[in-house]
Amino acid sequence: MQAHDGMYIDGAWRPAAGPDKIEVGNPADGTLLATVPAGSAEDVSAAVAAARAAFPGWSATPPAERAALLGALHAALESRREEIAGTVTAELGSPLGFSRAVHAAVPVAVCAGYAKLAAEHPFEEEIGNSRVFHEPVGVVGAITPWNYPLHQIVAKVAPALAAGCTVVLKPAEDTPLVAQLFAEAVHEAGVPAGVFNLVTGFGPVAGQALAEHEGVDLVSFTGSTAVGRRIGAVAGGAVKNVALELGGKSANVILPGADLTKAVKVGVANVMANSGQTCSAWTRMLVDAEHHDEAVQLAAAAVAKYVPGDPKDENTRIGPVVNAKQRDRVTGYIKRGIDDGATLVAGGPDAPRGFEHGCYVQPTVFAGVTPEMAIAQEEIFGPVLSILKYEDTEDALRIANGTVYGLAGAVWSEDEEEAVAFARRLETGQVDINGGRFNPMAPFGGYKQSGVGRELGKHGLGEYLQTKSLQM
Ligand code: TXE
Repeated sequence: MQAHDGMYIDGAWRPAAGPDKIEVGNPADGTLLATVPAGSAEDVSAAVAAARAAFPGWSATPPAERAALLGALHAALESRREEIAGTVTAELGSPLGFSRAVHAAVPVAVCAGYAKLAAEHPFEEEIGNSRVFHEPVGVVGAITPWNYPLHQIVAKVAPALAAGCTVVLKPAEDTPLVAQLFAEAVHEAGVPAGVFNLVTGFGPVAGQALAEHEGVDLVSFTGSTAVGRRIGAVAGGAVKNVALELGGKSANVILPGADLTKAVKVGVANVMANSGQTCSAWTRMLVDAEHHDEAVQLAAAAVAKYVPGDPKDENTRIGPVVNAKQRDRVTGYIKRGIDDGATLVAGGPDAPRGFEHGCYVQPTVFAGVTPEMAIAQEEIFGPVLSILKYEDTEDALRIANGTVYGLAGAVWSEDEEEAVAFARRLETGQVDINGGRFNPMAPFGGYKQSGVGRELGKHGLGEYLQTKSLQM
């Protein structure tokens, strides 16, 4: 795979300041895909300087012109869809079909949405005798993870550019290649030099330097709650704006009378997608005592269809997890579930037969999980589903709300209004009713320790704006 041996700073690929490298591996077979530079604080400073210098011009560019450039970016991404899908499959291990349908298609849709929103958004309004202006926050430091590598980049960069901010992106060290593809698309779109800058590198070096840099006005981070907490503290100390999209432990609540077959099938698919590496995954399935055993059988049948395979094969439904560290973390949780007394219905801690060489984990289902178990409380970030039994709907609500997280969830009921009423009592930022349908412009973000702020749509745009009022 052809990788750039440089950072995209001030409109061009430039050599890194230091000699450090990231070796990008293929999690399906452990082979080396490419080597890219690992940025230092010096590279971050150069990128921030470029973004600062570009800010006055870009923030003064009329919204319609910014919208047109986002439209050109959308077209540049659209024309790279196949390359994007292949790259994400190689560096993340996501099955090619999923890479096409989600990793490539969703960011293209989000970018199109922001091109439209940038043109339509009321950046100025009147409130009584005041003229109120929604102005760009300034230079954005965007730090993104590997699990939906392009989506998480576009979900930050597109609204930032729409708002009139300039950006320095530090993508995850596991998936820098798709970030380089994104920079190529930005360049082709004709976005002015310095408006978008890319520094590849490791979190504790380049990520930390970006979060701490005094030239950054807003840090927008997606990743683990542990790192998010540190970034929040750094930003708070410097009185910078901060947006955090963190972990989750979402509940899939199947109310009595719901279509159990569908709810379980969709619930299993939701957890197995992307090898379970989805912050909003419904990793806890809550079923009433009467339907519990049937749900367990249905889940076992559904998960049997997720046979691990080569991600490049179009028929593969589940590939490896991102790297060996993540594999060991997930299998550690599977062992913990067994030790804590949960019933293993499918899968287990050993590598799937024939896939011992890659970072594969068996699709795993636990039943008999109780709310206090680690596998019911902590984010595993792998293909592991926990089924929990509840006594009545108040008990279901208590269990669903009984973690530190609050990112997403699902409610199933034959009565949509009952499901909506239940969803309103969930302490979580997003809920899918009877399966829902993905909306790339709906606000996405966490209650409780799942984060601060919202991404996507006009609420996502709002994160990159600050408000000024003139009294007339
Ligand atoms: O995340 P990190 P990791 C969760 C998930 C997963 C766990 C660990 O549970 O198992 O986190 O994954 C950058 N200063 N999620 O270790 O470290 C890093 O380079 C500044 C949930 O990969 O949080 C990368 O760009 N930046 C999640 C980004 O932070 C730092 C997505 C995320 O990496 C940094 C990913 C530092 N000190 C993992 N340390 C979600 N919410 O979707 C690291 N980074």
